Amino acid sequence: MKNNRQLFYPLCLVVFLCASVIGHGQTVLSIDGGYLVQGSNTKITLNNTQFINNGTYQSGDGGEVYITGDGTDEQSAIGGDSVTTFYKLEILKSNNGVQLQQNINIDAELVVEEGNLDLNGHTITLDSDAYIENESEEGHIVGPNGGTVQMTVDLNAPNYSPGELGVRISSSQNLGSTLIQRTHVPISLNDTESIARIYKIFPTNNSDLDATIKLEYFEAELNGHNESDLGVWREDSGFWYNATSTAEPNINQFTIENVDFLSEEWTLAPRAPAVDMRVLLAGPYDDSSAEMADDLRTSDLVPTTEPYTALGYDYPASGGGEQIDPTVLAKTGSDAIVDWVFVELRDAADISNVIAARAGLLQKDGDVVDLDGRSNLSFPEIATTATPFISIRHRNHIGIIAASTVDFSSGTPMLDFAANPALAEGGSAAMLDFGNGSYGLISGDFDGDGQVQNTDSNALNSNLGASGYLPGDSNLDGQVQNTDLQIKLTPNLGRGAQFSY
Ligand SMILES: [Ca+2]
Ligand SMILES: [Ca+2]
Ligand SMILES: [Ca+2]
Repeated sequence: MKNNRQLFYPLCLVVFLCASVIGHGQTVLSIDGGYLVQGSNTKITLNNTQFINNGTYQSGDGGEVYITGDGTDEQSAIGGDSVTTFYKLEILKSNNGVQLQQNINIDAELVVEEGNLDLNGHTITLDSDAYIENESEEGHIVGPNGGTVQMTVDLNAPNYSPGELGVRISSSQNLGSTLIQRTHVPISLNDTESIARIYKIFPTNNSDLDATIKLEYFEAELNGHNESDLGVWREDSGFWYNATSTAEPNINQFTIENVDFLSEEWTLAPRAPAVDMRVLLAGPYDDSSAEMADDLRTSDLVPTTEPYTALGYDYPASGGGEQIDPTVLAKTGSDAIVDWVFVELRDAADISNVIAARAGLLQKDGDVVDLDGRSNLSFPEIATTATPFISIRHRNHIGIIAASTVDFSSGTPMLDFAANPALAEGGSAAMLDFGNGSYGLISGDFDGDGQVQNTDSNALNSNLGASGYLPGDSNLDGQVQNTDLQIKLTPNLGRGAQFSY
């Protein structure tokens, strides 16, 4: 308190010169072209008062601006021509809140005790060691008209919520300088909208993170959604999909584990239908490991954009053009990526009617995953009330279709075609029996028309010896060779799919 006297003179001067009462009971503290210098560890209390900085405000360490009051007519405000840097800003408004009319910076603490702080299209920038305190349902940062709260922070083996922004990042890796931004305007996701909280995260190092991400939210941000319907949505290359997550509605938090890299955007919204599916391809299947070979990946031949559009596959609705971050292809082991697959939802009443299609990724162990290389494949454009058939196809194998429709309404259906051929229409006749309890898609359909026929072998022969990401490369080793023909195609001549493409 010894600094109070130091503060008294300059502060009084400014207030006497510039304070005025405006229409609805709000006073204005206005710095007009001059200086307001606040001493260390002092407190300026603004009771139903606007803080307008058209000059220079400087705070010593510990200097606090405390905005309080019960004004029922309008919000307090922080504005003026100058961007104000507060050491500590505390808000306790029992009526209305505080509206930003200019960007602000926070050196140390932003305490939101009661009453909302409305970004109103402006930006709050937290210093790298600053943080938000006491955000709650009673008082938190909002931004229905836009605006961002952000910070840039070095994250080396983090295990905390930077700035208490509500996204907890745990990783043993060094992410380097990382920009984190939080916004509050719900975004449109096909037929639905997100909650009123969206994160953007930009680490310098963004691969092999094996991170755990926890996303927090307030009930007031639910945007009319039922919490039990929510799931985590992430966006890569403009494509939104669901990340497999665990919900803890009692503490308003979602957890996403095994995050290899951080998407640009994250939010919560009603879950899209997703399927937990496993399928093996006979071509690259290796008996000794009981997994598929990932030679295309190790030879850098797996494209980062799905190949099916270029091959003429038909995407109804909004699928197609899916892209992956190259770091997805860095993953090794049983979850390494083998190739892209093409998954369709087909109308229960008419299976020739494809209602949605997605390109997904296939792991060595057969899991079909989304663009993060981890999560169950989701169909963002389809309602969870849909009960379609699911078919899975690969560019040079024969596709299968599930024998029964799936029900997304009670969670994520599981379809392990590799272990249970009865799940597929036609049963084991629709697949190859590896003789060890596993089954796979039939190889050799070079032209992807659903039949292994002489035209496939002719076309393959004309490509013999070529290297690359090629249709005739049945065993997916990056070359078209005799093995592809004699072992992976010829024995399957005459076999065909149990449904028409
Ligand atoms: Ca797996
Ligand atoms: Ca064919
Ligand atoms: Ca080959």
